[in-house]
Amino acid sequence: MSHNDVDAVIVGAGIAGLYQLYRLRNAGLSARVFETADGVGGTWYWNRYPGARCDVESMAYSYSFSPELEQEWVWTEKYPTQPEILSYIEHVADRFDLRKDITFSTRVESCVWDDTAGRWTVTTPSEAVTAQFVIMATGCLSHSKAPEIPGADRFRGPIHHTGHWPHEGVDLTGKRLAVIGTGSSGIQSIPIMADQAASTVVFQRTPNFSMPAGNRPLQEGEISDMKGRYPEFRKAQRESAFGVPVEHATQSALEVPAAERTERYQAAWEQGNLVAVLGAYTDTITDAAANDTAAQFVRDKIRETVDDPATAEKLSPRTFPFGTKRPCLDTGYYATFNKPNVDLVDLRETPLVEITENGVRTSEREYEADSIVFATGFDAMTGALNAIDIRGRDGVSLRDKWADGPRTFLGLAVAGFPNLFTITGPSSPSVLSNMIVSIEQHVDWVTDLIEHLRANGLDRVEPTTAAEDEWVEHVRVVGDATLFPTADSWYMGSNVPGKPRVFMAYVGGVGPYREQCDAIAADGYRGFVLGSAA
Ligand code: NA7
Repeated sequence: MSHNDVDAVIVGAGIAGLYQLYRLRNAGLSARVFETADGVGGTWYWNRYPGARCDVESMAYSYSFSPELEQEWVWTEKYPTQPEILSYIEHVADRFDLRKDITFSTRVESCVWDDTAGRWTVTTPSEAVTAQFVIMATGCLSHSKAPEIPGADRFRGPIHHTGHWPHEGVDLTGKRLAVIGTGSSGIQSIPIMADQAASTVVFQRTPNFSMPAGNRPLQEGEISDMKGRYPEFRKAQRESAFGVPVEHATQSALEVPAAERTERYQAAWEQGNLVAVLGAYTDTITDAAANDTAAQFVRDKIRETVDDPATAEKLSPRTFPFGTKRPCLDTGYYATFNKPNVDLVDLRETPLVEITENGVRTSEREYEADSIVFATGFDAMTGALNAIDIRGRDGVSLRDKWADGPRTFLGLAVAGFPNLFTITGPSSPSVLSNMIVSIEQHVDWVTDLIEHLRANGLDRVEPTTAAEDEWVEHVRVVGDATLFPTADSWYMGSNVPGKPRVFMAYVGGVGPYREQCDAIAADGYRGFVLGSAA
């Protein structure tokens, strides 16, 4: 097989793409990876903003496929920083000799299926490659989004998006800084940037729930303890709801006395463990009153931390239930607003109007700035896929098929798009989980399916429309039983004007989802049509 005709093309060299390459290579397939960046890492390549850190603990946010890798790598902190995660991913790429099949600095423009040949043609600006399979490992939060306000091109200073942070860093010393956006990226970076800048104005459209990460160096004892029980811990991760094992809740938040509840939240708060707060009670994510006990706990903390009551109130989330937008872990976020040179502008009171030559203008006034940071997030889940012109059988485009919201079977495959797989695709539990746990499960499942085809002399596979419809409906029903659809979040697509409002995650739990995927495979890939051109 030539360089331009391979068994599989993988799009993206982040955590998913690298593991997919490793698995396909071991299964005896030829594969090429295309990656826009000039290095591996995906999310962790691009998001180099100050304070960027994962909100899943280091020893849990790592690959499990290689026990040797697990034992060799030494994490240094409870929550890993972006540079440490990137070094880890680079180490994995080198250790398993993955780079030789990756073409860097190359964006995939289109993928077109030829039904007669049973192959995809994948086109980049420099070449066209044919492949039997295409595997999208394009990430859920990789297509960044700028705020929808005019004037960015007029501003005479630099504007940086947290999701495209310059590799050389940004020196804010002595600068007047304006930050737009208070999601995870804003909340992690604002305390550090505000320490450096002469003054900082934070433009907040929606306050978010955040709690202290309680980050600290890992002790040698806890590292060796985890390394001694990794197999059992990994099993617990795979069977858990969010890919993070926590004690199973047995009670409603409303059936325990208030003091006991506060004690429980306090313990989770001190652990700096989001899943422990979310999972403390059975109904936190399904019952508004139960949820509000957690929300109120966080709002009380904000009031205790922030000196100025009016600022504390502005920082207090009231428009959506706790956990229905991804809550954040921070280091000193709320206390940052006690500094005399840090100001908060509530965009619900005074909306953004434009970016001017000199700064940011709201309906009330202009704020002069030397530097602007957009911490405005991503066109999540579908953005990176829709950025590629993907055409399946009969030339149907994925963008058109998904015009009213994404439709997939298991979040892994799409009817009408044979031999195409979407790792952590829409309607899988991925974004509601420890991403690496989901990635490994998806990659393993897809690789097993490809091996199954080959072992049976088959060459194509595609979900039926009926199976896809059923899955879409199941995802909706499970989602509707929770509070998630009540929030305007990126899970719902509501952060992107014009995007259909659909809950794009499966909230049935990582463990139960895995069981469903495994049962489908055991049942001869029920819901898929497996075939051969011959
Ligand atoms: P998020 O969580 O989507 O946060 C983006 C923030 O930017 C959020 O506060 C938005 O307000 C705000 N935003 C977006 N567009 C605008 C405009 N036009 N005007 C004003 N403010 C705006 O992205 P992050 O990068 O912080 O985090 C993404 C995920 O990465 C996170 O959930 C973790 O899973 C890791 P809004 O809330 O939409 O009103």
